[in-house]
Amino acid sequence: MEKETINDSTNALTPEGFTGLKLKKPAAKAVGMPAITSAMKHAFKWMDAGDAVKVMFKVNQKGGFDCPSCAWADPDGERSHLGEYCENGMKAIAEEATNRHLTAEFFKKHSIQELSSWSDYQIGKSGRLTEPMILRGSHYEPISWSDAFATIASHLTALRNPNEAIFYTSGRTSNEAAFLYQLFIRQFGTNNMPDCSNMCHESSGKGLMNTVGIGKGSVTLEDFYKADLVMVIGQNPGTNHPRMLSALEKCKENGGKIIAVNPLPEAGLLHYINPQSVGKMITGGIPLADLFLQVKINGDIALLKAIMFLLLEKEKNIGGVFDWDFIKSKTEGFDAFLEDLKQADFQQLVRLSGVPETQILQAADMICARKNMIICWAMGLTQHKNAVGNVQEIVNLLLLRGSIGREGAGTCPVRGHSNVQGDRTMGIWEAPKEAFLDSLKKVFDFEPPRQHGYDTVAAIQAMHNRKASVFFALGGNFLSATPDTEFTAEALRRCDLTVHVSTKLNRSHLVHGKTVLILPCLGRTDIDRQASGEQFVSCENSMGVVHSSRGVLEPCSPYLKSEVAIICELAQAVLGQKSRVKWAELVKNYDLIRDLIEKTIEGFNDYNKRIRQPEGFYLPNGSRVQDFKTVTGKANFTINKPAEWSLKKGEYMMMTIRSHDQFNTTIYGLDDRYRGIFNERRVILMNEKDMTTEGVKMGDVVDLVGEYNGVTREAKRFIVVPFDIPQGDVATYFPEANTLIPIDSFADVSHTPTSKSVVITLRRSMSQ
Ligand SMILES: Nc1nc2c(c(=O)[nH]1)N[C@H]1C(S)=C(S)[C@@H](COP(=O)(O)OP(=O)(O)OC[C@H]3O[C@@H](n4cnc5c(=O)[nH]c(N)nc54)[C@H](O)[C@@H]3O)O[C@H]1N2
Ligand SMILES: Nc1nc2c(c(=O)[nH]1)N[C@H]1C(S)=C(S)[C@@H](COP(=O)(O)OP(=O)(O)OC[C@H]3O[C@@H](n4cnc5c(=O)[nH]c(N)nc54)[C@H](O)[C@@H]3O)O[C@H]1N2
Ligand SMILES: [Mo]
Repeated sequence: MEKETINDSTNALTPEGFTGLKLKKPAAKAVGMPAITSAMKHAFKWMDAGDAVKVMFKVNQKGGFDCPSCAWADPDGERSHLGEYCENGMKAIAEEATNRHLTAEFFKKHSIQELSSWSDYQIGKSGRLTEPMILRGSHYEPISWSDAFATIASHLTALRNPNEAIFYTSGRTSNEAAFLYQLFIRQFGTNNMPDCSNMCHESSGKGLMNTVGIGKGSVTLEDFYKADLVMVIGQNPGTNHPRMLSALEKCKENGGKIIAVNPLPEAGLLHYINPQSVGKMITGGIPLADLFLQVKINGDIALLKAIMFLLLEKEKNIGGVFDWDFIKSKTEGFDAFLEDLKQADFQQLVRLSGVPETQILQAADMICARKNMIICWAMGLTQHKNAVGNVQEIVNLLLLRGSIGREGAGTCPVRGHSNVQGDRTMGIWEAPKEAFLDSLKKVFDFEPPRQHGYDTVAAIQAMHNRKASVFFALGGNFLSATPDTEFTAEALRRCDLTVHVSTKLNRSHLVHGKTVLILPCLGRTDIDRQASGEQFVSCENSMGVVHSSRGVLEPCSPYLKSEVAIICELAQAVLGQKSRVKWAELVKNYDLIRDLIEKTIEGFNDYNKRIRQPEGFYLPNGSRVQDFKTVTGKANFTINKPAEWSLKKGEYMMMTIRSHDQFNTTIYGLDDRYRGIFNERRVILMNEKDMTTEGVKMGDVVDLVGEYNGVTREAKRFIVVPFDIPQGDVATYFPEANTLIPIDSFADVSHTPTSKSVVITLRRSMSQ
C-alpha cells in the first residue's frame, strides 16, 4: 500500500502555538480550599454575580437543575440548603451561563478563517450563541428560524435515501428531546444515530449486556456506603467525577477499603478533602486508596487475570474464596473459564500488567478478605482494542465472588455526559432492539426502519466516501471529539449540509459542508417557557435514577429555542402531513411527551407523577436483583485474552486524557492543577528513564508521529514533561492529540476508537 502522510501543519486543525508552560509538583491531595476558590473564580469571572449565586443554590438541588457536568448520582435525604456540587460542575455552569454573548456583529467582525486560527479555549470563551446563523461566503450571518428549518427540510427531502443523512447526539440532551429526536429520525426513515456514547461507554454497554444482560451498571449510591471494597479502575474521579469522592469517603468512614488501578497516581484517587465539610477541610481530609496499582496502559486484563489466578490458588488451598452457591445457581460458562484460568502463565501476566507481584498478592488478599465489592471504571478501560474484554474481565471477578446484585456490591461504569445513559434509554441508538422498534410501531402506527445505522466511526467513513451527505448534530463537537481529526474534517467538508444545535461556538462549526447552519438552543441552566408555562426536562444518572431538571436563569436571547422545540419544528418542516405525531402540541407541554415515553418504554409508568417526586425514581435493572436477562438467563463467565503487544525501540503507547480544566472539547482553562501542569495543553507526559533513552529533556519540543495501516499521522509541537508514568507509556490531552488516533483503530465489538492506546514515536520538532 502506498504510504500517505496527512496532518501537515499547513492545514492544522488545532492551532499549534504555546501558551507558556509552568510546572509545579503534582498535588498529593484533591479538592479542598483551592478547588472552592477555583470554582468561585470561574463563576464570578464569566457570569453575572446574581446569576452565579442563584445557580449555586439550585444545582443538583431538588426542584433545581441537573448539573451539566457529569452523570454521578445525587445523595438523597441529606440535603443542606446547598445542593451537592463541585468545582468542575461550577466551571461547566459558568461556561454555559456566561455573560458573554455572540451577536451578528461578532460574526461580521470575525471571518470563519480567522476563527479557525483561534484556540479551542478562545473559541469557547467567546460566549453563548444567540440567534440562528448560516454561513455565507466567509462569514456567518443571521437567518430566521423558519428559513433555517426550510433549508434543512429541502436537503433532507431531496435525498434519494434517508440513510444518506446522519443524526448525531451528544449526551446532554434531555430524555424528552432525545425521545422526540429518535422518533423524528425513525419516521424520516433511518437508524443513523451515532452518539457520543459510541466513543465513551459503548464498550461497557456491550460487555455488560453480554455478561449480565443489561448495558448499565448495577449499583446505587447507597451501595457505595455499604461496600467492603471498591476498585476504581481506569478512571480519574478527582477531575471528572469529583462528587464521587464524597461517596468513596463515606465508604471509607464505614470501614471500606479502596484499590486504585491507573497508570498515573491521580491526586483524586490517593487523597481527598471534602470541600463541603469545614471540619474535614481543617483536619486535612483522608487518604483514599489503600492500595495503588500502577498498571501499564492496557495491562488491566493481565492484572485482573493475575488476581483471579491467585484467588484460584487460595480457593484450592484454603477454600471459601469462590461463591459456589452463586456460581452454580446464577452463572454459565464457569467450567470453560476455570479451565482457561488454570492454564494462565502467572509470571507472564505479572509482566504484562506492569504491576509488581507483591502488590498483586496484596490485592488478592484484600479481595479475599472482603465480601462485598464494587468495581468502578471509565475511559481507561473502554477505549482500547480489547475494551469489551476489559469490561467482561471485571464481571468475571465479580461473578467469582458472587459480588453483584447484593447490597454494597456490583458493577459501576461511571458515565460521562450527564444524560448519556438516558439518551440510550430513549432510543438514541444506531442498533436498536427489535422490541423497542415494535413498541414504536405500536404506539405511533408507523413502520420504523429495521436496518441498523451508522455508529460514530461508520458515520465518519460514510461521509468520507460520500455515502452520506447531510450531517445533523444535536449538541456536541463532532470534529474535535472524534478520532483522526484531518480525516473527519474531510468527511464533514464532503457533506452538502452540516447543522449544529449548540449552546456555544465550537470547532465543528468552522469545518463544514457546502451549506452550514448553527441553531442556538437553551441549556440546562436556562428557564424553558412554552405555551403551558415553564417546563422542566428529565435525565437519567449513572445509577439509573430518572430525575427532573428545571433551568433557573433568564435565557440570554429571545431567539433561543429549547431542543424540544427545535426538534418539533424540524419534524413538521421535514415530515409534514406524513407524520401523525402532534408535534405542535407536544412542544406546548412536556408532560405530553412524557406520556408518550411512558407508553413506549418499560419502567416509565406514572412518569409524570414520579418525576415530580423530589428524588425521582429508579428504572428497573435486572442485574441489580440477580435477574440476568441474557440469552442463557444467567450471568455469563467469558474468556478474555490479555492484551499483548510489543513496542519497537523508540515507540510509545499513548493515552489521551482530560486535564482538570476541560469538559471534553470545552476548554475551561489552561491548567491541570492536580498534575502540576499549568498554562499549557500541548504537553506530552513521559517517564524520566524514557526521556534519557530518547535523549530529550524537560521543555524540549517534539512532534508526535503515528503509523497505522500504511498511513502516517503527525501532531506537531508538544512539550516534554517528566511524569510518574510507567516506562513505555506516554500521555497527551484530547482533543489536541486526536489527529493521531486512526479512524480504523477501534475496539472489537463496540467500535469505540482506541483513544487510550495509540502507538507513536517522537521526532525532535523543527520549530522550537
Ligand atoms: N471535569 C470534567 N468532567 C468530566 C469530563 C470532562 O472532560 N471534564 N468528561 C465526562 C465524560 S464524557 C466522561 S466519559 C468521563 C471521563 O472520565 P475518565 O474516564 O476519568 O476520563 P479520562 O481523562 O479519559 O481518564 C481516564 C483515566 O484512565 C487512566 N487510564 C488510561 N489508560 C488506562 C489503562 O489502560 N488502564 C487503566 N487502569 N487506566 C487507564 C488515565 O490515567 C486516567 O486517569 O468524565 C465525565 N466528566
Ligand atoms: N482522544 C480522545 N477522544 C475522545 C475521548 C477521549 O478520552 N480521548 N473521549 C470521548 C468521550 S468519552 C466523549 S463523551 C466524546 C464527547 O463528545 P461530544 O459530546 O461531541 O463533545 P463535547 O465536547 O462534550 O461537546 C461540547 C459542545 O456541546 C454543546 N453543548 C453544550 N451543552 C449543550 C446543550 O445543552 N445542548 C446542545 N444542543 N448543545 C450543547 C456546546 O456547543 C459545546 O461546544 O469525546 C470522545 N473523544
Ligand atoms: Mo464520555
